[in-house]
Amino acid sequence: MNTITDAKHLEQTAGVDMSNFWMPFTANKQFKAAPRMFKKAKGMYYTTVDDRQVLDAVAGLWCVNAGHGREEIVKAVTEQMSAMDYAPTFQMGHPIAFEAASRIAEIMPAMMDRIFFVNSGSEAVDTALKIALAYHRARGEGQRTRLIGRERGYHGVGFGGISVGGIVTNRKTFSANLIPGVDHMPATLNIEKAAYSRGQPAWGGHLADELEKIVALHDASTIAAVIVEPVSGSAGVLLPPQGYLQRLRDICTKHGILLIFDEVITGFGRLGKATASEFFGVTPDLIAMAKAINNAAIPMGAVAAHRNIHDTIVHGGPANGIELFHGYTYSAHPVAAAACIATQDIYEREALFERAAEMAPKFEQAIHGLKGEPFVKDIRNLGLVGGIELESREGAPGTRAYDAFLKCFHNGVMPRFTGDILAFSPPLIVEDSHLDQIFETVRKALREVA
Ligand code: PXG
Ligand code: PLP
Repeated sequence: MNTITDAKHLEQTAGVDMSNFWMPFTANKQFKAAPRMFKKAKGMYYTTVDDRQVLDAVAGLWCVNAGHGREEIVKAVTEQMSAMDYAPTFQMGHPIAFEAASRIAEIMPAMMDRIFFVNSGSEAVDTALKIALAYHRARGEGQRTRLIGRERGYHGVGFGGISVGGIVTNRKTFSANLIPGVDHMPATLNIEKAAYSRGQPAWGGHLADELEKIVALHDASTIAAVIVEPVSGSAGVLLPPQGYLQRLRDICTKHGILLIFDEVITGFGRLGKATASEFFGVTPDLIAMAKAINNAAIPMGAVAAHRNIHDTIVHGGPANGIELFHGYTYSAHPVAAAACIATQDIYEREALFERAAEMAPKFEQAIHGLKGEPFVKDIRNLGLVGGIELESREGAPGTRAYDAFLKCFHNGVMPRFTGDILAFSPPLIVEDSHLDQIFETVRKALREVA
């Protein structure tokens, strides 16, 4: 039982016992002593259990791109749940799974139209890595097993994802058990050289050449794939310098290495196009996605594979045997698939990706308006993603952004914070007035934090 029982706390907890739910990626003790609880969500706003409106400046967790409480999704999910709650996709099928795959395929880069469904970004990453290994094996190059990630990369929490990822706290507890044969490129952020860049920094394209050095060290014949987030979100909005992604593509192509884009955050309009691949004009071999695939209504993710990869594995496999020994109980869950189709309908009908592109310059203007506020040391943005990096307190990194986050939350705006970086990725339905509310609330918070 929770020992804190004063009236304010009971109000914040809505009277529930908080001891059983071990919360993910949360400071459990701190949170449970002073909880922040939502009970409803509509459009751009959450409602807290004590009936305050909180503007969602981060689309839930970078995932509710069409805004909250979309009736079309509710209807699709409800109807599907009544018609058929669940059906396996192992050696069985249901039409809605194929339809969802076709809808995703339609908006992927050309030829990247073979879709493998999963239930989260972490699963999408592990699936993409496994497809890369299976592809090389099917081609008779099974010795290509090495995977290359990047420092500060976030690829979810599976053993594959934390191994190729470069988030130290994600890795240190599990260090001895990370998958072997992984190397990392350097991160692309350099505040000294590129502070307050608007959009892609001009400095840093040459960092892609670090991949050549890694290839030279290990020999291309041992390397299966390179995985990067085209724009990294959760590590604090790190942008690809101009030319960087194309150089990675060229180096991978030259050496027969697969390039995986982890688009779990950048997918579905975040940058103003369906994918970051389309936005940057750089086509990888595999794309991992999740989150906004169905507006986060029901857990779902996917991997889009280039047709050549699919065909190599599937057509190269046994005549009547399973070609890829992989899948999840809930792959293409009918209810998640229904939510996916309804979500794609909304994106299309409301032209939300184009809307994100239209709002991006205003977002850029608004976020860069905070330059010069207390403790701000960098501001970064692209599409509808932005980060404000703060000077850390001596000996207490992360606490200043946490305090700023709390002030924002109590003043009716929810950003995300990671280390001393405040991150923003509003639903794509965001209006000018929301941008004003978000960044004026942040301004006030920064003036109040010490
Ligand atoms: N890849 C990327 C690029 C992500 O951003 C994942 C994989 C994992 O997805 P799942 O669905 O397994 O969580 C993510 C998830 C944050 C935050 O702190 C970011 C994510 C998840 C939770 C918190 O901003 N991104
Ligand atoms: N563990 C056990 C004992 C299982 O039987 C299964 C699936 O059948 C799993 C784990 C994997 O679960 P999922 O397919 O939901 O990822």
